[in-house]
Amino acid sequence: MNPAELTSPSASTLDFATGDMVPFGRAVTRRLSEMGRAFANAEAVASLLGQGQDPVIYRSFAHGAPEQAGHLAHLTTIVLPGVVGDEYYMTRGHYHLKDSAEVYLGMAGTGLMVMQARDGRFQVEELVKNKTVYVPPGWAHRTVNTGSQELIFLAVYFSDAGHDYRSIEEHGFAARVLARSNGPEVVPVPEEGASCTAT
Ligand code: M6P
Ligand code: ZN
Repeated sequence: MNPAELTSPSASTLDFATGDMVPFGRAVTRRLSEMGRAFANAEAVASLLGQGQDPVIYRSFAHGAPEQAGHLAHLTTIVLPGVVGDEYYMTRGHYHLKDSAEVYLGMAGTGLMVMQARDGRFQVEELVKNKTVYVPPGWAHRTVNTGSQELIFLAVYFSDAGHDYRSIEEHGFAARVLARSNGPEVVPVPEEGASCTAT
């Protein structure tokens, strides 16, 4: 039986100002200690954790569609404002295990999406309220909050896409977004993303 045929339609209400989804199927709170090696400044990470600080980096509310072919996962994500060292709070970033696209809709706040292909090419797009960003199949994606308010967005992707965090842990991203006194600066890191391969 095709599970898509068995699931009843459903609806949720989104609060664009808070990112709340009502009802939601699954809520996640991602703290600094769960971010792997996402932040480049390991000393800053260790220092914060060593002081007993484990700040929330982002939260999300997922609709909870089955993780099966044919379904569309969709969730709101709220990236808090802040920095670790000179790097803005952001998502871990991932490729999809099964190459497939994703669509983002900015709901509130100011941010950048860093996207990269496995050959090291990267592209950065602004993510703000009412703006959509299309992530084509094969492109890793990370969302960075460059503002002083929460960055809130909706993401829609194939439920069976899967998250490949390992490639990012091993090779990093080809660009980082750093907080400078005059605003965000996108800094290419050629030696990181350039040699990424599929896992
Ligand atoms: C978006 C989607 C999710 C992802 C979340 C946080 O909402 O892309 O699939 O889990 O951002 O990103 P990450 O898991 O890379 O930290
Ligand atoms: Zn994704």
